[in-house]
Amino acid sequence: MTTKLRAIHGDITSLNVDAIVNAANSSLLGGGGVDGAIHRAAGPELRQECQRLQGCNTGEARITGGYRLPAKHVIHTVGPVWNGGADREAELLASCYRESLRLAVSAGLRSIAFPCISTGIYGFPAEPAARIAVQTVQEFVASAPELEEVVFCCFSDEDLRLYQHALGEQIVRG
Ligand code: AR6
Repeated sequence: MTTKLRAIHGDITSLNVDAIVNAANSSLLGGGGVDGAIHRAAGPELRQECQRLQGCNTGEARITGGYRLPAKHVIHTVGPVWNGGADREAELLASCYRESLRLAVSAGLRSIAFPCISTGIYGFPAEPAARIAVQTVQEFVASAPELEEVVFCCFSDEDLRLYQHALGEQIVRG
């Protein structure tokens, strides 16, 4: 079976998928943006489990329960802070998507939703970030047919447009 990729506009904390991905920081102890929203919605038990993980490096990922979220799990990944582009930001962003998918497959999960990692507080430009996200996920799922669905959950209309464009381009090239 081929994996379905789709972009939607919405709040990732409301999605009923096997895992939502959190754009965390290296402490894994919460913050603003989507990280704050996920911790608020999941409840204090999420922070307690995160504390036991003792942090996460940029480009890596860790999995926890979803607690009060509709999603069964949260996969926490730490995106790169944008620093002009010559600091391996693109490579590290791709690694976030790959490592999150790798964890999902290892845990036997079938559906996963990503936010637009690094494009908020961390300042990664939205257009290249969308291209990297779509390309990295497409490359990964080509050899992971057990994943049924990957959702790109966009918080703005502009991000949704960028993802639809990136997904459309991939289909044409396909
Ligand atoms: N659902 C989906 N997307 C969201 C939501 C939501 N509820 N809320 C925000 N976004 P950001 P980063 C989008 O800043 O750039 C935190 O403090 C948002 O519009 O959350 O990776 C962490 O602790 C943007 O498109 O993450 C780190 O310190 C995207 O999520 C730092 O921010 C990512 O924006 C990580 O920064």
